[in-house]
Amino acid sequence: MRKGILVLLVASILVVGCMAGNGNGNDGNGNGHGGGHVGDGVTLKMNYYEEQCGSLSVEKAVRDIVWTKVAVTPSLAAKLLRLHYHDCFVRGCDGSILLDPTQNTTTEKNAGPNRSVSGYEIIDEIKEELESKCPGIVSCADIVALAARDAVSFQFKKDMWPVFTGRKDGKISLASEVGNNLPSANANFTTLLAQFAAKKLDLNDLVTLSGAHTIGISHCPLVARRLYNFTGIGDADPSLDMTYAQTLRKICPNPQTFTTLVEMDPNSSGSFDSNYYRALNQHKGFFVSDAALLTNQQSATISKVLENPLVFFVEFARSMVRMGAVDVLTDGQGEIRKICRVVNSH
Ligand code: HEM
Ligand SMILES: *[C@@H]1O[C@H](CO)[C@@H](O)[C@H](O)[C@H]1NC(C)=O
Ligand SMILES: *[C@@H]1O[C@H](CO)[C@@H](O)[C@H](O)[C@H]1NC(C)=O
Ligand SMILES: *[C@@H]1O[C@H](CO)[C@@H](O)[C@H](O)[C@H]1NC(C)=O
Ligand SMILES: *[C@@H]1O[C@H](CO)[C@@H](O)[C@H](O)[C@H]1NC(C)=O
Ligand SMILES: CC(=O)N[C@H]1CO[C@H](CO)[C@@H](O)[C@@H]1O
Repeated sequence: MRKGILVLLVASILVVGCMAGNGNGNDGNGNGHGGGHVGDGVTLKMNYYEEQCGSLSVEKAVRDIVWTKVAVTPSLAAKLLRLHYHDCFVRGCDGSILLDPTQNTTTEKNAGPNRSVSGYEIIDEIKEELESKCPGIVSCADIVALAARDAVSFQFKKDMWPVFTGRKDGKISLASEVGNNLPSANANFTTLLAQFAAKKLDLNDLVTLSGAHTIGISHCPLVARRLYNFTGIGDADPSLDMTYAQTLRKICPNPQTFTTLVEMDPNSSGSFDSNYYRALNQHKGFFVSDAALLTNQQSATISKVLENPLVFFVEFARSMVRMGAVDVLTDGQGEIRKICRVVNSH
């Protein structure tokens, strides 16, 4: 186990060195990963659309729109990051989360855990722009993946991870598939690990990707049980720091309303940083699922290591590439939707 952590650290330092050598700021293509493959047999690659859209850089077109939007509405960064996660965990990163319900179907959008997902209008806008300049080429699934990266990267004015492209759009979206695939805010470590493993993501990915909760907000009812009635006797979760529980009760007073919002990272929810782990390690993790990362020794050790922002950024980049490859549809499968909200009619 100790060896695993060490490998993680050494690997991180190596990659940090690598990034420093290749990171060229605003160039949407610069990261030294050109043409690589990700995952087993997954054939996404860097700059997949190069040469397919004339002089248009798809990466730059997406980034320009996302950065403009996030500059005006910083809270969008978290929305777009979460959108990509929810897309990938249900039927793979295939844009299925974008499909609107029809008269006789309910789609992923309709399912409970997804109800508060947003950012769809930005994806529509990017798609319209790309369709006007390069029709029928760029998938909605790739737009979601690029937008998530760009949303987080705005704060840094450079790409925080490479986005391999070439995903095709799926034709199926079912509300009924969301519940089992997306972990619940109340999930324990065993369940979280199993749900990540079902996506070929490992323990390190689980701890690292949970760090996404360094930005964004939650609706109060999702944390209320932890604050007010954890074991059914009107108590708070004993694993939650008491002072922090008190702070959260003030922000989320009873009776709960779904419109009351609470920042998940106590001190810096507007900033993508490693404070999530600092808070977590002080027993100020927000959800039961966050606190659960301290209930396993290996996971707790990684949480400690990820307090270092440089290590966190490197590991997050690596895990986002892995998440972005989950069950993707590639050549010969799926389609390139014309409108992200509906499957093409044939
Ligand atoms: C490990 C299992 C996870 C659980 C149980 C979980 C659960 C949740 C819940 C319940 C919310 C609050 C939603 C709301 O009230 O609107 C939330 C927010 C969020 N989640 Fe997760 N999540 C997990 C993993 C992830 C991952 C892997 C990512 C991205 C890589 C992510 C990104 C986010 C972001 C950015 C927000 C804030 C959204 C906003 O500000 O609107 N989460 N998560
Ligand atoms: C939805 O309804 C239409 C019209 O009533 C019908 O033709 C179609 O087969 C239905 N689709 C599904 C998936 O049930
Ligand atoms: C974790 O949660 C699952 C599902 O709720 C449950 O079956 C299991 O017993 C729990 N495991 C532990 C160690 O609490
Ligand atoms: C607390 O939980 C118990 C057991 O689930 C339930 O019977 C009780 O109504 C809850 N109390 C409040 C105030 O929600
Ligand atoms: C948040 O800030 C307060 C005051 O600066 C500090 O005492 C506390 O340790 C910080 N908490 C975290 C989790 O960083
Ligand atoms: C994670 C999450 O948002 N879970 C909620 C999903 O929706 C159901 C109701 O439809 C809630 O009970 C869950 O808390």
